[in-house]
Amino acid sequence: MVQINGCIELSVADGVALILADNPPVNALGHAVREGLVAAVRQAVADPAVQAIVLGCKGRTFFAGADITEFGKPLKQPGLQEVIAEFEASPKPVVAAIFGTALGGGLEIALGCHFRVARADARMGLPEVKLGLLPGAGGTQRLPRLVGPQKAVAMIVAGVPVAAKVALADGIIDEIVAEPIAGAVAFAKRVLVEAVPLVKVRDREEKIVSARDNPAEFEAAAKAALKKLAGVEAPAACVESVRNSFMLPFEAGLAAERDLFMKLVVGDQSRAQRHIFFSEREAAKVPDMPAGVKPAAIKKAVVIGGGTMGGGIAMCFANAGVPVSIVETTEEFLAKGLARIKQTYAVSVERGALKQEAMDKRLDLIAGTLDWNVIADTDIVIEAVFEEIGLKKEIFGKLDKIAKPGTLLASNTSTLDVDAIAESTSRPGDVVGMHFFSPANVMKLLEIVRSAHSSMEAIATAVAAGKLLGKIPVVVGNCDGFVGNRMLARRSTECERLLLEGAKPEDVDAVVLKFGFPMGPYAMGDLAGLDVGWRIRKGRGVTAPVSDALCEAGRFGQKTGKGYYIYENGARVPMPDPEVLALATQKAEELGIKRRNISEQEIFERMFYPMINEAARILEEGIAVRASDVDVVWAYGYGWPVWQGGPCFYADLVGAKVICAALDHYAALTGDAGLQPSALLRNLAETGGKFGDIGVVAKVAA
Ligand code: T1G
Ligand code: NAD
Repeated sequence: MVQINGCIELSVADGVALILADNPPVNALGHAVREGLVAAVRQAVADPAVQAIVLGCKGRTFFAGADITEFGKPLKQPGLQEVIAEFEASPKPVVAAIFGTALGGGLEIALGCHFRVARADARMGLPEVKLGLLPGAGGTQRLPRLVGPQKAVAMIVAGVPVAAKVALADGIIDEIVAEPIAGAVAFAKRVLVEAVPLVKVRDREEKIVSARDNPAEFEAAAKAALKKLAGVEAPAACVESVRNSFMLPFEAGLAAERDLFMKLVVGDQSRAQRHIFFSEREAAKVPDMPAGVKPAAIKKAVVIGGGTMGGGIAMCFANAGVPVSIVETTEEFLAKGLARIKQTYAVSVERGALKQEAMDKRLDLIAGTLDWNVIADTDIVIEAVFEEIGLKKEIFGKLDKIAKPGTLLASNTSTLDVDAIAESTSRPGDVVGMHFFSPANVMKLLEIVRSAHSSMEAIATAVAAGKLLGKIPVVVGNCDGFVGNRMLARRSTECERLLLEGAKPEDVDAVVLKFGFPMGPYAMGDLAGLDVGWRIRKGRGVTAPVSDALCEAGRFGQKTGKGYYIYENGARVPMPDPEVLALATQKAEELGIKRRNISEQEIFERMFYPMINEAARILEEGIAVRASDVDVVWAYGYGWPVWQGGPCFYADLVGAKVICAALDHYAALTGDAGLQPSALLRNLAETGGKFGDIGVVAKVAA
């Protein structure tokens, strides 16, 4: 065995050269790996003792792509295209030995090999679009030659990896093997013995000829793939490049792909998506967590309350293979909650997103009961009852008496004081907030609220539980509305004001949709139910004249067919309602507010800048320890478009100076001191600083 460099080794046995990469944690194709691979393949090709070559990796996965940390920096040669060209040009058969996740450049280098074998549990794909990029090392030219342009464009624009079984059926791989390296060596030897001709993927034309003659099918597939992605650069570039795979000769297609890649990689959208990629991984790290703190194991769970959230949370546990019991007050509520869960799974089966046997298996893991003794031996309890502090304290008092020592006690409260809830027990250190987002079985975000008492073990267990449930955990401090809802409250205040001052719900929603949100604030309010906010406002003694009047008229949104919009015949399409305008006009008159035409720019600034300002306050108070945590909360909990990077990332693009000037203007206009720039934002404006440079502000405030 020859150690080519720090991460590449070459060994030859029985005529087969084995090139092995070892670059933990995911064998990213960084510069040293690329350099080592070129040296190794050249050596193997030149070695007369070598008749075939196997390309493989050590560790937990085959190459998981280019090294994302290198993007935006000057490219060090050899580039990945050059590395792949070396393997592809080999006169000796090269077999890629795939396992784990062969993603991006990892699959591209495998497509540069003559043959590919994979372990049955391997997954492979080109997810570059999720980083605001397109495959930049030949993926958009070689994959269409294997699976056809239609399938390739769908796969590349979706960016979702496929399982080995599908890859075999699609012709991406040649064989599924039990053990990647041994399987690849055996495959290579068979190629030699059977003198299988070496066909480079780049030379395979059969799958692209028909698209060249009749591009209609491709164009239809491209159109379907780009649905709902207007304004997003990377998906459109992916389509253009795959189209080139059958419109241009291979080398020209490759060059065009490179140009598209170089344009995207320096653009704001890709920088934003790469920011979110690393930020979501950073968010789970608690800066002051002592080394060695171990999370407790979660083998059994209980959810108190089987309503909208409780049902979704129970599904998360079942989806992760953890037995879970739902505790309700009456058989009727229990039956309703379990029926809703069953219905939700049935819809997924109908859509083909879930197999019937998987549904049955998950339902078998979910039990319902009125008996609180089920709590006695559970590892975690998540409370999801009505948003009333008295009721929550009563519940935690009961949990305290039943649960075994060390059970994690969590509340799904969306706004209430987690310290107060914790203090209703004799073990406040075991209490945290675990704030899921609706629908809980779908939304990825999990705000883990650390109270003044939460122990490091409790926080570590909550983070681990979040990952177990496939969520993106973000640890935040305890305050009114935590990070997400606290910022959202600023937007809701402006929404109410804009209605009074003359804006229409559909105008405001259009501005937010144009920015890239899947839904505008008024349509979102109608979906969540206007009565939720109304109950919270009444509980606090605050008013929202137009929204309160809508609720008093029973207009709770989609669930009552009317809210800020009308929903005819149970449809989910929001229709403007002149009655809302009339009501807003009447309320404005009563309050002496002069109505005016409000520009798109003003609507935009009032929808976004007050939230950014609140994010600055949240960082000042240490409720969030990183600006990037705020971005992750909004990207995964509130639909902030990932290609816009999140509130703090976006604020850095706009500039704190611009935002402060606008906020000063609106604070004067509305008389709301809460709109005046926070000290941190003012400081960034004066110093030319950026949220992105703040780093970890402090330990999470308790
Ligand atoms: N480059 C650099 N670092 C990476 C990385 C990458 N490609 N992938 C993961 N990491 C780091 C990650 O930040 C984390 O670091 C650690 O590895 C473990 O990751 C030319 C342009 C492979 C499925 O998009 O999807 O190829 O936080 O926590 O949950 O066309 O990582 O520990 O310090 O996510 O087991 C295309 C990205 C690149 C795949 C493993 N490839 N990675 O998930 O672990 S673009 C991707 C993932 C490209 C070419 C183009 C996942 C994973 P830290 P992790 P995991
Ligand atoms: P919901 O009204 O749909 O469900 C609450 C359930 O709790 C009901 O089924 C009720 O019967 C049950 N319940 C009440 N008292 C109980 C008791 N003593 N023992 C057992 N069960 C009891 O409410 P929801 O929307 O699911 O909200 C639940 C919690 O989650 C609230 O704290 C809410 O603020 C929070 N939350 C809601 C959302 C959302 O979008 N709905 C999002 C995040 C967090």
